[in-house]
Amino acid sequence: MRRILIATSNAGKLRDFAGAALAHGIEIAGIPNFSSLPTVVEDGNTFEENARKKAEQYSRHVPGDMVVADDSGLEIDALNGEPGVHSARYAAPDLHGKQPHEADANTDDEANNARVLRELRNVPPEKRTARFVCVLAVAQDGKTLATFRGGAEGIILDAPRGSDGFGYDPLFYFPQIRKTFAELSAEEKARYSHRGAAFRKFLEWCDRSGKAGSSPSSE
Ligand code: ITT
Repeated sequence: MRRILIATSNAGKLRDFAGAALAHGIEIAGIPNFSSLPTVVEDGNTFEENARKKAEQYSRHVPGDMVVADDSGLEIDALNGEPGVHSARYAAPDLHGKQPHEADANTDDEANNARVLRELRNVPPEKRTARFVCVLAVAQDGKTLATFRGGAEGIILDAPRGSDGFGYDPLFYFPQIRKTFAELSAEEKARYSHRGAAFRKFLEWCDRSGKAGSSPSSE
């Protein structure tokens, strides 16, 4: 079975990748000792910049292996695309008195969601359009080999709904199947989400380019 190494500190992302990989008979693994590696400073202005940075830096710790990392977030039209690349730290002004781009740690999902609801409190339903974006980068020995973008269009509710998922999932209503992303099974999230879409493009690239990920027996 093919195995893909994923570089992320986010357990929700790892679950999403595992769900997306399952349908393709692929095994997802974290980088060994990931939590003890120096964290990558995510100071890029775009999802792509940050995704490349993470994949490149973490791939140096596993010479010869392909490493996948993603940078992702929620773009809300009524907030001019915010929180965008700052999605993981959106509540920093509330919790630490710092702007998201100055914060040195992620803020928790509940606080991030609370800020989104506050910023949108006077915005009517038809203007609450948003999209999740995921840019996935694959790197080997410190060099990016390719990047892939996936998106999912939805609407921000005025209260959370559903108990699965992570991050902004409970606020993100996906009209196509009339559920929030926190009401999706793992299989549905893989099928409809930004991360699932980017991951499928990555797999097509693997097949086209003959890249197969690492084999578990090579350890
Ligand atoms: P890594 O960098 O270690 O992968 P992170 O959580 O810091 O983990 P990002 O910098 O890419 O990752 O931030 C992405 C944030 O965007 C994430 O923390 C969520 O708040 C939000 N997000 C991304 N994808 C999401 C999804 O599928 N569902 C809900 N929220 C999502």
